[in-house]
Amino acid sequence: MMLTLYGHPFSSYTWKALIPLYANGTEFEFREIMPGDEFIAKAHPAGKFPVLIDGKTEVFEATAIVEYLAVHHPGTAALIPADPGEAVVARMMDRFFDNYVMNVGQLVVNAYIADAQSPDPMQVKAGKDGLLRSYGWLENWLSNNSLPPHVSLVTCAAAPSLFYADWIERIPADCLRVASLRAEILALPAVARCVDDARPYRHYFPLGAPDRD
Ligand SMILES: N[C@@H](CCC(=O)N[C@@H](CS)C(=O)NCC(=O)O)C(=O)O
Repeated sequence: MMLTLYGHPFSSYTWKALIPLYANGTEFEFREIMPGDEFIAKAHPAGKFPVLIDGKTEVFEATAIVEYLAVHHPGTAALIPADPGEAVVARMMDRFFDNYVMNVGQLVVNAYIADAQSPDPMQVKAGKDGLLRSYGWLENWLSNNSLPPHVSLVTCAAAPSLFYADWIERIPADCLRVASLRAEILALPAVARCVDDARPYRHYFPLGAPDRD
């Protein structure tokens, strides 16, 4: 039975599910959907995507999809480190990228979706300040710690979050490790494929997509 992934090529969390599929050459069918899609409204508790279907199994939440693929459709990319201690670090950093990069940047995006001409300045400030704080924290963490080898759960979370976060609030010049991590991850074939497939949709970016990447 072929796997089916419901998502959208421009959606950050969809990238998070596509990266492990591409990295391991796992066969799947992609169903491109838009917010409000009838199937997703039923399959995901909040009507969000991505959702992975494997026979009778429905998996929602991008992290759970990566974990599911690691268990049921393993490949050469060890998505979850085999060492239990390293797996804990991978899961912790997955939470960092979702909660303190992706979701913080989303505050700014949401403010522009609500009113592109006059976005709520409090939300914009909260999102941009949050990103700067996260960049600083990550710069320091990377000076004392290493990430698991690519492609891991961390790569899947870091790729879309750092890609879009830098469009929202540029990684500052004093966060060299963060900027190199972003460049290193964007160069991975599985990630580069997501970036390329999303190009036709860049006009969707509510702040206006910069002319780079
Ligand atoms: N925590 C969810 C977040 C999913 C999410 O926010 N998806 C966005 C697309 S990137 C979405 O569905 N947006 C449409 C909506 O919220 O209706 C996950 O990890 O899968």
